[in-house]
Amino acid sequence: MSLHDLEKTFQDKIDKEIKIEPKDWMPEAYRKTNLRQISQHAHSEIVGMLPEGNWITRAPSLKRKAILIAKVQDEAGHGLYLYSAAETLGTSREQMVEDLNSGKAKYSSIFNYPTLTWADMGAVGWLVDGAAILNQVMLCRTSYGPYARAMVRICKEESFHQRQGFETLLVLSKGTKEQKAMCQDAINRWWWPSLMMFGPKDSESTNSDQSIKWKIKRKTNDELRQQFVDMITEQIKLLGMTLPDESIRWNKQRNHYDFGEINWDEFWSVVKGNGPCNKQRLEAKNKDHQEGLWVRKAALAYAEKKRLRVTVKVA
Ligand code: FAQ
Repeated sequence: MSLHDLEKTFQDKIDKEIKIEPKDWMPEAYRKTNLRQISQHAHSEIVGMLPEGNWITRAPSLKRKAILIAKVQDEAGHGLYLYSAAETLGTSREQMVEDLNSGKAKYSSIFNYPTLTWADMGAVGWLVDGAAILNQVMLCRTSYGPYARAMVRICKEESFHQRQGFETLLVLSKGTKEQKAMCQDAINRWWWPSLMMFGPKDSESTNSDQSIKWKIKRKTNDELRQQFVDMITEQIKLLGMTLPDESIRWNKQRNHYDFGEINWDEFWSVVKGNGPCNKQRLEAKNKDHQEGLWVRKAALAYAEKKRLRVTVKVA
């Protein structure tokens, strides 16, 4: 088949909503875009364990500790499904981990903010998982098969995460004066960084147009961000708290909430490695990687032993 025919067959499949699978022919740029996005997504899940892991030893009760441990373990699982999906595009997990640890690979800006109080566990669950899930529900219909299938499983767990975050804040919002203040303070600090998770505005998004044509993304960054603002502005009423944006108000013409301008200088500064915790996150990842060397060596030695046993039996 000529290149033109291959491209046509590929685009026909996308148009007919047939998933692209690892062994199918695909344009090099489609492969690279998926690899970039899926590996960044995997890194986000893995680095995302750090700010929450910070509170496991200080959770206020055994029940809260068990829930938090389960949630952090879920994030690890999400990272692993996603690394496996990315590997189908012709890279190795080792290479992706090396790119993360060297600072070459990106991960979500949100995980470069510190978790200062217990209320942050609620705010991360409600706002960060809430933002993540809106994006990920869309990705359940993404055109690359392994990514879409990983997302279906991940979304089931994320919706539980969001509800547990909201419930954590609900308890604080009905508590003492100090607990209420802690709840409001966490919402104030996590609101704007959560809006940044959706990426630059559409006019600045370098990848969106092509990704939408290929149905990798089904909605633009601004569409998803608006959906998030509309959802949270309603949910926060149940908490009796406020969002740190005085310009939020219902717009009858648009049928959406208007909201204020994001600090894009702050967003790009965090993406470029200069956020409050970028350095700390990379140091933690590198330390864990070194300390886990013996585990990787032991697993490889065990796999080799098993392989030799099978070879001897076959002989
Ligand atoms: N942070 O052209 P676009 C979670 C980069 S998972 C850092 O619009 P695209 C679960 C972007 O990579 C959260 N960089 O890019 C959890 C690109 O740079 P490049 C992660 C960002 O890909 C919860 C450049 O800016 N979710 O939270 C960010 O079309 C709690 C231009 O941007 C995903 O990864 C950012 N926020 O759209 C875990 C979902 N935004 O690569 C633990 C999958 C943009 O060209 C605890 N990803 N950039 O050098 C996506 O849907 C997309 O990649 C977007 C960005 C929407 C994030």
